[in-house]
Amino acid sequence: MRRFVLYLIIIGASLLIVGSMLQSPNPPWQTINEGGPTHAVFLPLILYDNGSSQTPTRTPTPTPTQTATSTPTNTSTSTPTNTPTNTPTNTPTSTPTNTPTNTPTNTPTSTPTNTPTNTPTNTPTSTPTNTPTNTPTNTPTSTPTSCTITQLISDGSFEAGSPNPHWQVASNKSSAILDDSAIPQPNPTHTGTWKAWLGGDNLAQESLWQSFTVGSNASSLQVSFWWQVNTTEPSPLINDSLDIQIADATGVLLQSIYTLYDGDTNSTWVQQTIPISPTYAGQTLRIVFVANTDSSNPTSFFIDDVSVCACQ
Ligand SMILES: [Ca+2]
Ligand SMILES: [Ca+2]
Repeated sequence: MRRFVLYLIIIGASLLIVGSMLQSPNPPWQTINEGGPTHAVFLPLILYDNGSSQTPTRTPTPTPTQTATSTPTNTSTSTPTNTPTNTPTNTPTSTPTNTPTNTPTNTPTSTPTNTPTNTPTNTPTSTPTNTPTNTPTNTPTSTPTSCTITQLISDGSFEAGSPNPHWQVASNKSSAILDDSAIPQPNPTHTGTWKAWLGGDNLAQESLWQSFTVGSNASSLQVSFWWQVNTTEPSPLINDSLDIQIADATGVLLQSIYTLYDGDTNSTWVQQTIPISPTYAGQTLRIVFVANTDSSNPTSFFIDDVSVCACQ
């Protein structure tokens, strides 16, 4: 619009100048006229150039001032304020709350509950049932073998003959008791050539004994001997007898440990083993063989290889 007005002004001024030049001489414009009509025409153009040189000074002033001020102010203020506020608030709140709550609750609860329940229930039930049953049965049997078996009797086979320094004898029939004869047949002894022969007569009262001392640490005591019985009794039973006894050091009976009768007639040697209880640990005792026969039908009692052993 301003340029259009300026064009009108220039055109109007040019018409006035041309008109004055055509109508009357004008001394003030002579200088211009000296140059001819060409100069008169260029004057408005010069004025126009001066006016146009003023136009760029106004135009850049309002334009950059408004554009730069409003644009950066709104953009920078609203954008950073909304974006960071919403995004971090929602994302971290929902995600960590659901994930850790479900995962650790199910996994550790089912795994440890099943594993320890089955394993200890089966293992201790079968193991203690078999182990204690076998162990106590074998242990007490092997323990006594760890001790030293000590023979407490001297010349248990009577091979020292008669009289014998280890054995004492007594007979109301004045019998020697220790014998090396060929009786009984077919085996007159169990070992060697000597044995003890008690009875063999009616109303016989005979005995054979030896003293021994049991160790103070003895845990068991056992008497053993070999025997054979011959009788003339028609109905062998308990008419004649041989009693095996434990007596104290003076001959007082402590206990009878075994008895042979005429009914035990046997033509071969038989071993008899008798455990003694109590063990009489630390005591001096006698092993005694006492024969008694009735008034008829004699019975003979043969003894060999006597032993009294202590575990000590
Ligand atoms: Ca003998
Ligand atoms: Ca008899």
